Amino acid sequence: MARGSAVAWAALGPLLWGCALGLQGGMLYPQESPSRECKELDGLWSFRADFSDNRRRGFEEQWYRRPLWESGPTMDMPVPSSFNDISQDWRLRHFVGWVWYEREVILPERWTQDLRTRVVLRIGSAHSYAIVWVNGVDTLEHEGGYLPFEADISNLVQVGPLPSRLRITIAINNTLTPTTLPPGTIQYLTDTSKYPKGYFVQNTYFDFFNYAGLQRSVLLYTTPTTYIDDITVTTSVEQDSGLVNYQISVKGSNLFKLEVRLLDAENKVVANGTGTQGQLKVPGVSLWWPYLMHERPAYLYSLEVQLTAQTSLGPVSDFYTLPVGIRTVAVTKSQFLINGKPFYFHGVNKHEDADIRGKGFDWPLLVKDFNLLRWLGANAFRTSHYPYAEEVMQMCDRYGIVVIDECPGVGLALPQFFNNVSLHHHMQVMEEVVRRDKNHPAVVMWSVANEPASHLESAGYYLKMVIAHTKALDPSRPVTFVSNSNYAADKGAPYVDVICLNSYYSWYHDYGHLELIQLQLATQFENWYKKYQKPIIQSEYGAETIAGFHQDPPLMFTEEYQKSLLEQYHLGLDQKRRKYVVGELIWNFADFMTEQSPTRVLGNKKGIFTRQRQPKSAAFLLRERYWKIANETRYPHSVAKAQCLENSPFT
Ligand code: GCB
Repeated sequence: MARGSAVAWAALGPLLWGCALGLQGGMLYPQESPSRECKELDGLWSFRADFSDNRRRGFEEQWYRRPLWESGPTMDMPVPSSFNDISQDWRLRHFVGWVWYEREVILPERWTQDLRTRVVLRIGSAHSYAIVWVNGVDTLEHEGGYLPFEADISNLVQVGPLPSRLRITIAINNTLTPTTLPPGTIQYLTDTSKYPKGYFVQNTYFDFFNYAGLQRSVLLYTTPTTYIDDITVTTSVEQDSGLVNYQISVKGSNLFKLEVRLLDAENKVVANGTGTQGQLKVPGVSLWWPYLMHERPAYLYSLEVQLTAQTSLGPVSDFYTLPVGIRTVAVTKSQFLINGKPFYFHGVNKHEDADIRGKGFDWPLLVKDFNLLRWLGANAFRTSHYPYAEEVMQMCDRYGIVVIDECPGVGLALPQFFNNVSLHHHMQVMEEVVRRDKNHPAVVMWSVANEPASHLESAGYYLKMVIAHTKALDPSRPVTFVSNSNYAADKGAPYVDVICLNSYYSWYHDYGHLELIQLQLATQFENWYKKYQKPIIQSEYGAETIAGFHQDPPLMFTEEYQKSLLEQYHLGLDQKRRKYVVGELIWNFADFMTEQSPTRVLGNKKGIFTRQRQPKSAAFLLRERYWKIANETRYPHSVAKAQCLENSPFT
């Protein structure tokens, strides 16, 4: 596709699932419907870390065969949560190896007696490698910590006289190796004058704490035995009509009928169709717009899919409803377009991180964070540096927060990490990310990595392959990775659609010299743009700031320094903002936990909010800027301005 003209991804049609390496089946978010039930297994699980020297006692003694308490002492562990910050045991906080979770559950009789019911066990995420047993039977394994996986367990629950009591055992290993994503290394320290025999440490090459465990919900859900396995939707716009292309995969039988209805936000049917694929036309469409870009942002239709099928045991039906936002995404040489209008990313980078829960999903935290994003006037974030919980993505669709969806390709810092095994796994992870998130209108771009050693030749080839694979999986969205390399040395940039750059002027070098930021930023932008002629996002910038530290004139680590650094960056960004710089994402939304080191004071403190989500002075500065940019860039200008001011209780 020639550069220079707008590349409109949405027009390229449905996804090419033939390109997948090996994923079987879809990963629709579990939902209740007339044909489906869900049973959440959140709450207290029994837990035991395997502190044995080789960490393998659990396997040697087969802890999955009997209730976990029979194997030795267990503790209560909340799910979802990281296990690290829950107890008073320092060994558990830093634990590397296998931990064991167990929970018993009683199933309703209708799940076990009706053989037209399919029972599925779904794990929202388990960091990082997981093995699952149901009643002692090896059921499921999964590699990778931030994505869901599931198994049909019908044949385990629908046998025997009293099968409805299930014991679910999950062993999870958080060890990171050169072929995991993120990668890591295990280093044995063999100097016996300093370290006991067998002493090792886990080395990571990224800047967040490697929290682990069952960090997202675990649940059981049902479908009929012939069921809607997957739905893929892409959208485009033709004059004032929206076009919704759908593709539905059905499993369990070939004898079925599919009916599809598209409902607007008032529950009025606006289009319908039949069969496994088709196009729905919506005249007078209400488009999905980002927050603050339009007077009616985040408009969602509902795609209702109804399946009726004949099985050997009689007829079954299945119902699934998918929220659909109709919008287009396109990139020109210098712009990022949503619905054909220039979009400027003014937002944040986040982490899934909070006191006590670590990376555990938490509803109050979710809603608080979205309220803060709205308060800030942020219209976008990047899922630095791994895919976030599905509930987060759903909120983005509903609130109009645009997402750069990043996979866990972070810490690819050493040459040995660019190997064939890692490449294959990385491609598979992209398949899992795309499979899970492809239908979210909020997701406008995939990011395959953060700060890989992209100056290496091997990294160039590796990134080329992962990006090409991602584009083949989803031709409907642009693809990027986030670089901190020099423009002349970077080997991955030729393959991206948008250049994303991290730089920390006056922080990691030229400490304290705020007066250099504008010059250095201008040089950065000009060099990259001259070489690639692609739109650029400043994907990270920021300063470590301890809330409550003050100093004027500003000194590093104070709130005044963070504010001044931001101000200088903003002056630099404004020089290029209407030219080819299409976004700015602050590092970071909130303070977050990292490994201990002499350069981190109880974690990374570059948040504009504290870890407890209280504003530092910079939050007010950023808020003023984001609302100002929103007022300049929203569409249509006159109507939206009034509405936005009304909606903000603070202006
Ligand atoms: C970066 C990384 C991010 C770090 C940040 C920092 O470039 O992408 O993960 O946390 O810098 O604060 O050093």
